[in-house]
Amino acid sequence: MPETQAAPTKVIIAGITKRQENFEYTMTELGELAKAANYNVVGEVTQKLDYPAGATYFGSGKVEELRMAANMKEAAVVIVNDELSPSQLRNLEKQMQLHLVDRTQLILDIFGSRARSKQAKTQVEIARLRYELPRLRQKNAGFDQQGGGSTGAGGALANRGSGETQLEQDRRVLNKRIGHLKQELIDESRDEEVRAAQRNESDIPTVALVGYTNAGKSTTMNGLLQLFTDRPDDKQVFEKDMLFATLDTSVRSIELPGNRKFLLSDTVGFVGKLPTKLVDSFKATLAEAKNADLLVQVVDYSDPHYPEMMKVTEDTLRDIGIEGTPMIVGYNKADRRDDQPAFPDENGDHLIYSARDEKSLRKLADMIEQRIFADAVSATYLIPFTDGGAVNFINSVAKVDKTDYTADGTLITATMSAANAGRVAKYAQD
Ligand SMILES: Nc1nc2c(ncn2[C@@H]2O[C@H](COP(=O)(O)OP(=O)(O)OP(=O)(O)O)[C@@H](O)[C@H]2O)c(=O)[nH]1
Ligand SMILES: [Mg+2]
Repeated sequence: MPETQAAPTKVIIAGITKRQENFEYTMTELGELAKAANYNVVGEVTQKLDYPAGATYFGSGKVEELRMAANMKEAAVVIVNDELSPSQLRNLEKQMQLHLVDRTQLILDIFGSRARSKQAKTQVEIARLRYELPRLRQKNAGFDQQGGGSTGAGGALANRGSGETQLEQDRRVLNKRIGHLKQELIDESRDEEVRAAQRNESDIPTVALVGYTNAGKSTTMNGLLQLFTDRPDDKQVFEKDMLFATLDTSVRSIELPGNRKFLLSDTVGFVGKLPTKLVDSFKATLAEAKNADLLVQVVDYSDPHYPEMMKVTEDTLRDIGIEGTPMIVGYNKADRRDDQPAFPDENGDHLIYSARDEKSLRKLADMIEQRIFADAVSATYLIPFTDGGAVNFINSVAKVDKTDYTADGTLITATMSAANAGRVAKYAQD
């Protein structure tokens, strides 16, 4: 979506409910998503139905009501709160003489407009093509152009008279393109995996920020960078009050006092009814979260719907196959809550905080430190003067509490990861 545009297209948002509790919220969110795709929401139509009507999704009376509402409000597009089947989409468009966009398409559009890196673009395109594949019909004009009009037609004619229809041909082209993009992604993600593995080998613990879109993950990352790195301004990630500001994973190194280094990654946010095809193709981006030693779930505590958002986050994590990773739950934006809770406020694995508050960020860093360095070993080492390398090693990886120079060598009391402690274990004093 271009930032500046003529008047945004007017749309009606529509949905059906089986009386589920969070229906109203999913409709509000649909409106937000529509705004994020630069639509102007001018009306809302809902229907209570136990099951969507097979052919038209809405009941027939509703379809007419929708058509009239759209006419009256001069809306050219109807956005539906679910993914529609190809035939529902077609039937509805025909009956209403309006353009229809379902929730999946809407989210794909937003992702498409936000994707910057090659990887993100490829991932969105795969998801989009997979969405379009079963919906291919008369929409094949685009493929003729892509395949280069005349050659495409020639190809069809030369098709051994097998009687392959234009539609079959289009599907084949699309499938081929999907296969090609997937291979591209695999090649890239292999590099990504190698990099992630290298990071793990260097024995630096990894922490991933996860959570609903717009919860404040990137702001939390930037806040920690500001406090715990050199030249933090060069390392800032993009944060903004909009849905899906982040589509690429960024990994940064955070250095807590005492050589306590860890890698922090900022990832794509989640949303309700995130299309499975999209989740599927974003697996590479989410690899960082999957490999993390610790997750920090960032929650927008100022949003009354935060419990639903947490549920969506947890469901999505499970979908990606992330289960059992230790987690800190950070209830962010406490500064924006009407009941003005005290913060930072730590309670077990929970922290009420604000990403804009230094004390909060220090508290969060403390909590992270306690968890990822839980296996740290404290000991005193006597290192002979002949092994200066060991002294340097300890100084570079450990939190050094005390150093004394004795006649027998350097006496150092230090805390470091069990793995690092193992390397200098021969000098440990009992
Ligand atoms: N008042 C207040 N605003 C915050 C706080 N944390 C984040 N924000 C604002 O919330 C908005 C979203 O923040 P981001 O950090 O971009 O959110 P995100 O979780 O990275 O979102 P996506 O990348 O879209 O998934 C921005 O406008 C931030 O300035 C906070 O503690 N207090
Ligand atoms: Mg972000």
